[in-house]
Amino acid sequence: MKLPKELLNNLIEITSNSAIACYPYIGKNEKILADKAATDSMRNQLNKLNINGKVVIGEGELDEAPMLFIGEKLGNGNGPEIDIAVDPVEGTNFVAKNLPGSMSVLAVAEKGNLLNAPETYMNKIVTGNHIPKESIDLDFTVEKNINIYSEITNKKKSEITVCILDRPRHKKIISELERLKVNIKFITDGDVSGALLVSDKKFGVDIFMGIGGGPEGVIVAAALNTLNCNFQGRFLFKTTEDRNRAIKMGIKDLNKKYEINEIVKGESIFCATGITDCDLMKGIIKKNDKFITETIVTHDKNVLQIVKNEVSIA
Ligand code: VTB
Repeated sequence: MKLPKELLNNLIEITSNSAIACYPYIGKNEKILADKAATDSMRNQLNKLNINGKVVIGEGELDEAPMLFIGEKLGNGNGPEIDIAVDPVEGTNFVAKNLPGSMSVLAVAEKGNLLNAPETYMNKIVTGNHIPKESIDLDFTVEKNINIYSEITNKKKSEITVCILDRPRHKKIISELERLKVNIKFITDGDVSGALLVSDKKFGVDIFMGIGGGPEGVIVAAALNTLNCNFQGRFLFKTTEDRNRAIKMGIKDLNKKYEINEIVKGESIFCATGITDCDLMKGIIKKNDKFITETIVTHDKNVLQIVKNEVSIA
């Protein structure tokens, strides 16, 4: 089975509209309301599609947001079975505080082709498609990975940039990077976007590393797989409850290092519409009676496309 042809345009429209649904909440310091508006919009629109969809990656538990929950059935039931990963607002803080970096994100694949991942953290390492597979590794030390990267690319360490979430849990990695004189691009939230920055030299990021959300890891893997980039991830569990939930979801080896092709298989579609301005695309612009949105899309072409949409204000 191939994904239905019309799905690509449908999904671009859906993330455009869910981003727009958040627009009234930009800078209103109401992250739950912003998330709810986008989530409701996404759910309503997905339910109109001719698909038999199931949410395999939902959002909510980590930040207690109004979730599109894992296992939720979506679509009108008249169509192919599709796995859906949603992140209606990636970077709710950015929307709440009117800061750059928020986007509305969706990824889909045929049933069984997207990892059913628990709501927990994931340690990740991501590089672009100019790096041969199996050279950089999640289990190597920071220094070893930087040395390998430097050798492959002929870049001095001081010319390498690593993107990482600015969190106390990354203290050790950060001091290692500092010692090695590597440049660091800190992000305060939004590691879907951070990971995508390795996909093109123009974004100026060589490696993305560190611990972020597991669901965000799976969702971005869909885009990175289409772009032939390298991604490895390992879930991290804090509590017994977390571990039990993962086991219930079918994860047998809780310590497994996932390769990208174990997270996403076959054809997938990834769409992310900017809410506020992002590194990768512009945020929503309101112009006269229209909203103008920019959506980054990956599908079958190995390129990160930017699609502009104009939506009349109802
Ligand atoms: C990341 C990032 C999100 O949470 O997943 C991160 O992509 C997880 O880490 O945008 P923290 O719990 O330490 O925030 C966000 O920053 C917010 O959901």
